[in-house]
Parts: sequence; structure tokens; C-alpha cells
Amino acid sequence: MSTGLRERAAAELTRTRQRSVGLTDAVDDDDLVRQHSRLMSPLVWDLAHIGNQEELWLVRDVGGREPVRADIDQLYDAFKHPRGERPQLPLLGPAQAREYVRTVREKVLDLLDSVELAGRPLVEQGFAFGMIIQHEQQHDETMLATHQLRTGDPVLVAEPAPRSRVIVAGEALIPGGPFEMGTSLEPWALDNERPAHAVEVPPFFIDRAPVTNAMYQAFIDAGGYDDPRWWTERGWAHRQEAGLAGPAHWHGDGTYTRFGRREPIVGDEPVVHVNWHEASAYATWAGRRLPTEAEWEKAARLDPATGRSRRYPWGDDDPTPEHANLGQRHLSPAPVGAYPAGASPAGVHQLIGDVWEWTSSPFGGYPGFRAFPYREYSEVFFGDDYRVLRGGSFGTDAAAVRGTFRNWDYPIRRQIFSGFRCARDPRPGELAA
Ligand code: AVJ
Ligand code: FE
Repeated sequence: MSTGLRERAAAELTRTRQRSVGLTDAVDDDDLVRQHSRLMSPLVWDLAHIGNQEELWLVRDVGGREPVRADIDQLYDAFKHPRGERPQLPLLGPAQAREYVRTVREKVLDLLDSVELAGRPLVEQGFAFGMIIQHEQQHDETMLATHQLRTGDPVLVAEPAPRSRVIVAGEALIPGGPFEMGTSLEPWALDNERPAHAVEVPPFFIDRAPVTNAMYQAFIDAGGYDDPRWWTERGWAHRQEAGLAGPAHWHGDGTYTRFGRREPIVGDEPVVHVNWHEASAYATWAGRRLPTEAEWEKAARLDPATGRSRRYPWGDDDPTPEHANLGQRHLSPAPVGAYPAGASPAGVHQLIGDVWEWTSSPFGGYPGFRAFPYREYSEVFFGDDYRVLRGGSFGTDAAAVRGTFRNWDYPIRRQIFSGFRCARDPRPGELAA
């Protein structure tokens, strides 16, 4: 009965590993062990950490097998050593790390054939395998962000993003009323996406597309970075302290550098590498605001015909290359309007893929939240320190994002592939028939 599940898990594990190998084989050994930014781990740490999580959860816990390398657990425990310290640790070298992840993977593919996929919550519907696939994909996106911070000759290649597009402008009205947020059904949804619960969301307007480079340039040209009126107090303090003048990787002369290539900025592409403070300053300047997390999810999931919450803006089908710019298929966001097949019924485009979208919401647990299978995935991050991002980026794999998926980061961070879109309340009388 669970043959399909096993085959799917094996196929996804293999496909995901190809990506990890691509990201780590693209550079030489010096580059693998080097720290490209204090914000990031050396790539060789991410690689062995991927293997170590797989060993902990699948080899030892699910499979009940002997440890492969119990001696290295603490080196790859993200809570023991902050990223900045990781290059100083006695890490596995490139050849050892590759050998380690291969050994772990062989054991996992072996046990996947025979392990009982029922009877314990951890294995129900293959959850632990799905969790580990998503974990590896999340670190692949982190490694892609490290590649963006790396200096030197370009090493990554991909098809350029599509140029053909439809015109997408203005905003969509999302009607008020209850909506089901989160999920209790999606088998590989992580703990913070659960459980499904009703949320009352008043009517709001949301942009049909993310804010583009050209729109963001207008904010810069209007002196937005020099006017504290648009910034929160903390945002302004950070803007001053960090000397921010535009998105990361912009040179101030109409060019940006992406994965080692300096190119003219494409105006109709979603802006990327802005932090939460920059996003909210833009929105305030534009007379608008960031959407709340519930608003974002309602715009992405509500089927107005049935009132049901779907998995994606386009319905329940898994993403294809026609729906969204995902999976590092391209090394950039695609222009606004490039994915008409991925739009929601209300005509909101590119909610999934292209750029992670900042919301105004802090990261917290839904009513009825239960940490599963470990508190350190989500629960320890709940509180006011983080802001939620939604929808995934061009660097997010389809296996690691959906309408309910929640990402989070500090409001000052912009090394991730982060952009945003704006929303607003209806004006008084605007909705009167
Ligand atoms: C969900 C992307 C915030 O990378 O910090 C990886 C995912 N958790 N390993 C992160 C994660 C443990 C997490 N984010
Ligand atoms: Fe991790």
C-alpha cells in the first residue's frame, strides 16, 4: 500500500541530493571550507549538517540502526555553535563530508525499503522522510545564499528566467470573512503550519505582484533612505548604523551583482535582498503597509467559489515550471507577469516562488500548536524577534514550500532571497456597493 510513498520519498531524496552535490561540487575545496560571510556557515558545514540530521532522524530514530558517527553530532548542532564560529571547529573536510553523507544516504535508502511507515507519528505518511527532504532543500537554499555572498568568478549556471509575460498591475480586493489558515491534512507540513484553524480576516487590498526593482528605485530616488518619516525607530537606527542605501548587491549605478556576475538591474523583476525594515519603509512611503501573515495566506489559498483553503494559489496540484519560479531553475526572480498560470482566482501573481515575501507578523504558534518532532525547529523562535516570510523564492524547492509554509528571519536580515508586496485597508466608503 505504501509503495508509492516509498518510491516518492526515494525519488525526492535522490533529486534533492543532486542539488546539494551541485552546490558543493561547483567550488574548489578552499572555497568549501572558507567562510564567505559571518552570517553563513562554510558550505562544508551545511553539507555534513544535512547528513547529520539525516543520520539522527532516519538512521537512528526511524531505522533504529547504529550511529554512523555519534562523535560529530555536537559539531553539527546548529544550537551549539553560531554560524560565525563554525570555521574554527574541527569539521569534517570536503572529502570526509562527502563520504559521510553518502554513507548515511545508503543506509537510509536501504531502510526505506523495509521500515514500517505506520504506528508512530514520526513515520506516518512518510513524515520523517519528508521532513529530512525539506531540511536538505532548506540548507540548499541557504548554500545558494552563501554562493550569492561569495566573491570570485561565477560558478553556477542556469537557464535565464523567462522574459515573456502578461501585464499585471494594481491590486486585488480580498473579501472579509473567515478563512481556514494552516493545515491539519498536508502530510509533510511542518509543526508550525499546524493545525488548521479559522481566522477572521477583514477585507483588504493586496498588490497583484511583488514590488519591482523599478518601483524600489523610485523609493530610493525620492530620498526614501534619508527620510526617517518612513522608517520605524528601530528601522531608522539600523539604516544609520549599517549605512544602508539600497538593496544588498546593488552598486548604486544601475547594476547589481548576482552569483558573481555584474549586470544591469532589470526593472520589472521583483526586488530581492531587502530586509523587513526596508520593506516596511517602502510600504509606508507608498501610503501602504505589509500584509499580515493571515492576509498573505488568505490571498494565496482562498478559493472564492467554494470558500475552501487550497494548497496553492492555482489550486491543489503540485507546482510545475508553468506555475512558479522555484527550485533554482533560474538564478534570479522572473519579471512580474511571467507566471499567469500560477495566479490566484483573484488575480494575484507570483505568491509562490521568485522572492520570499516579508509580512508584518511576528513568528508564533497557531492555536493548538504542538512542537513536533523537536522544539528547535520552530518553537524556540516564537516571539517578537522574528518576522514571517511567505511563498518561497527562485531558490526554494517545490518540496519545501506551499501555501501554508512559514519562513522567518530577523527584521535586519537580507542575505536571504527576500522581497515583498504591499497591502492596504479599504478606504472609508470604498466597499459600499
Ligand atoms: C526555516 C529557513 C528559518 O534555515 O534557519 C534548517 C530551516 N531549520 N535547519 C533555517 C532550518 C533547521 C530554517 N528556516
Ligand atoms: Fe538545519
